[in-house]
Amino acid sequence: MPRPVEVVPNGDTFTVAPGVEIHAHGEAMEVARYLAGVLRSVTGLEMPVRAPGGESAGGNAPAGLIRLVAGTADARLGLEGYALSATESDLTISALAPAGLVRGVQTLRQLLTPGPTGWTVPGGHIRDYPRFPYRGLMLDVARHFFPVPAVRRVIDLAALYKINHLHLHLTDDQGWRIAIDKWPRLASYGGATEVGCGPGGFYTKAEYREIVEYAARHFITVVPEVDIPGHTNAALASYPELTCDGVAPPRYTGVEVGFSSLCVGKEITYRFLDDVFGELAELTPGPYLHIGGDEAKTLSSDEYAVIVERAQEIVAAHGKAPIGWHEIAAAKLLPASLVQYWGVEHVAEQVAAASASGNPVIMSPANRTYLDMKYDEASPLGLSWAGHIDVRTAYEWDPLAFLSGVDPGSVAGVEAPLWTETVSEIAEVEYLAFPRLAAIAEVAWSPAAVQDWTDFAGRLAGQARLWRALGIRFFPAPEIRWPA
Ligand code: TNX
Repeated sequence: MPRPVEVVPNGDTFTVAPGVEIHAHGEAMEVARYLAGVLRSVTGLEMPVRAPGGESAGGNAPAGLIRLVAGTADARLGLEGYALSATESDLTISALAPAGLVRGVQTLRQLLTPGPTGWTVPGGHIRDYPRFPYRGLMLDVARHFFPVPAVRRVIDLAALYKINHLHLHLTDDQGWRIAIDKWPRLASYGGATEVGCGPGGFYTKAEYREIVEYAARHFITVVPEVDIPGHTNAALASYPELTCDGVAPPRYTGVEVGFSSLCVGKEITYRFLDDVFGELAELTPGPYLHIGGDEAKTLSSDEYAVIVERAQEIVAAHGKAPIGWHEIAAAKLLPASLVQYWGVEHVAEQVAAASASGNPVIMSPANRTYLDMKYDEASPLGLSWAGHIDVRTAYEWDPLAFLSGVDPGSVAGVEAPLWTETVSEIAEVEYLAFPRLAAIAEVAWSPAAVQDWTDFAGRLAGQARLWRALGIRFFPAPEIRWPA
């Protein structure tokens, strides 16, 4: 899960038991240590990691070999693809690059089954690579703040399903979550609230770097979002000079949208954007900075276009490609800008026009991918403005066909946003994300030709053992026959 491109069983069984060793060298060495950690957590076994040719334990031949090989795979696998082959005595994952090996390790982890003599893996050959290069999960840490350990947990869970981007919605009306040295009150004052009466919080730069590094170890790119020009009440409350009338509004802990905006006509607004996106660029090894751009309901369309165009220039001047929610397609786009579609309609002319001009599109249709929508009437958490999203609804759609008039070649991929108006605990995040994140991940990774609801539902049920072992508090969706 997600279903691989090609699976050919050979009838053998590889057994992970004491005496098995992990062999790797060069770039694969770090992934080998990562694999050893995964195997330790699943099986309790401590497997030695060695370079090939090195001395085995006690000089005996190992009971079985797990080999990780980087750089020698078939070029068609691309940078994230991998091949996995397993016989009685040897299990090899090969890939062009370490990212592919890490994706292959997730597959291996899912294949491990407890048995009387150890953990077994069915023998055979898998060739696998992603359908789309961008496969994202978004966490809204602004409506409710989630500290670093919670974000690490989210990264662990996203990595299981080969997600490769973590979009952090860092700012909104209810809170500003990232320290900005030149504007310290954003975090210290604007970060001290959240929806309801909780304490809020923010990431120091050191904490934020820790998140970026932890994600990078899973070959996940962090995409930071500072949502402008709307959704900015926390910033306006912190710095009255950012408002048109110079009066700071009170901080906000409700859940309405669309009432706040930066002041388009003041030059200080653009110094602010340059400082904020400059510091964010410095914290960001990845290629993207997300500028938000949604629901700026107090601006005229001219004002909106002015600030969105300048924000894109500022991001580009700091060496990054802007991403914006699809409203930005109403403004002039830079060639490098990506448009993230969050509507529910199958027609969006400005998005189609952006795609025709070569701007990449990320698909997040709210009635398919929004993990904060309720599963059904009875869901204790979540919203329902885009409808209820059961597992099948999250699974059965095609990112290339959803929006008419969008050039399939411009679809960079898929992202599942999880907004947190109704969610303040990691257990609640898990409940909304599982099992639907697995469905979206398969939509984004697997070839359309191997996607099939009945087959998916059976494999999804098979994930429950892993989720229980990991303590994931998933929603036992009634359309799936979960094992007892
Ligand atoms: C719409 S999606 C929003 C968010 C809300 C979300 C709740 C988007 C770009 N804007 O501000 O949190 O709906 O589902």
